[in-house]
Amino acid sequence: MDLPVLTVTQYSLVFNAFSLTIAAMGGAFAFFVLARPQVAEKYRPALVISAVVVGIAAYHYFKISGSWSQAYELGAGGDMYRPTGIPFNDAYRYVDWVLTVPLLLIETVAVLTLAKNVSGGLAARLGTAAVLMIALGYPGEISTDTNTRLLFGTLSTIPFLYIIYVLWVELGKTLTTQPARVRVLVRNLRLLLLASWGFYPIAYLLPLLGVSGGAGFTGVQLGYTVADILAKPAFGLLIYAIARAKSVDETEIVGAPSSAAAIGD
Ligand SMILES: *C/C=C(C)/C=C/C=C(C)/C=C/C1=C(C)CCCC1(C)C
Repeated sequence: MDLPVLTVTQYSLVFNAFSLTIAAMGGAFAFFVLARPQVAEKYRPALVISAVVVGIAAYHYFKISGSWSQAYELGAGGDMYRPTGIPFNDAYRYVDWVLTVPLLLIETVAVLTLAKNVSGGLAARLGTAAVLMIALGYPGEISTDTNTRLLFGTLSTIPFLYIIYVLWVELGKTLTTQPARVRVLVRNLRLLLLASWGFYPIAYLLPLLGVSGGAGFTGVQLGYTVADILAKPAFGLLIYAIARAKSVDETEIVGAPSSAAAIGD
């Protein structure tokens, strides 16, 4: 892909966004690891997965950030960043998604603790759709031809809509069975999922909407970066809040019969 020339502001915005993201992912990693004792044992796998997701993302942002510095150098006039000729490696992002998106889906299903047979089938279907979505998006991402970008973007949107639809419906179904304080959190999780995942195709579309050159390229990078912070650390925090609320709730329920038995003695 031919990189566009960037203004100093565009270059720095992206560079600083990458740096912020490394910090956010690293901080979230520490939190998810340390917060495990705060939730019941059966929800701990969800927190472990959250930690793995942000850990993988921290590593990839570190690599992306390095690739960004190598791909550009300040021009002789000092007012523009010009491509060095070393390609910017966008594949890091897609490799990251192939790993983290299925994990995020498993994390969501895990915290809902749906019946085993339901959750197994569901996770497999969602995981397959996620890999398809990312694999179909990539050829469009690296192409400079707008028709190719549009074609693969459209194909990728089919599994995307399937995932969003299934999660929306499944999360909706669990709403009726959850305690009141968990219901509010699950509702927020659904909205955050829609808002953060919806960000990716919008960022992808920018070059097709006439936002071209340096502005379009900067927009895509910033869009994916903001979306990643919402979809990984912020999403993980909400998963933690749900796990915590459910743990507290279930301890209260479990507590009741044992105290009754104690009275019976
Ligand atoms: C942590 C990373 C996450 C949650 C990444 C999610 C990525 C998407 C939802 C990407 C979707 C795309 C489309 C729906 C069409 C255009 C191509 C993609 C791959 C950007």
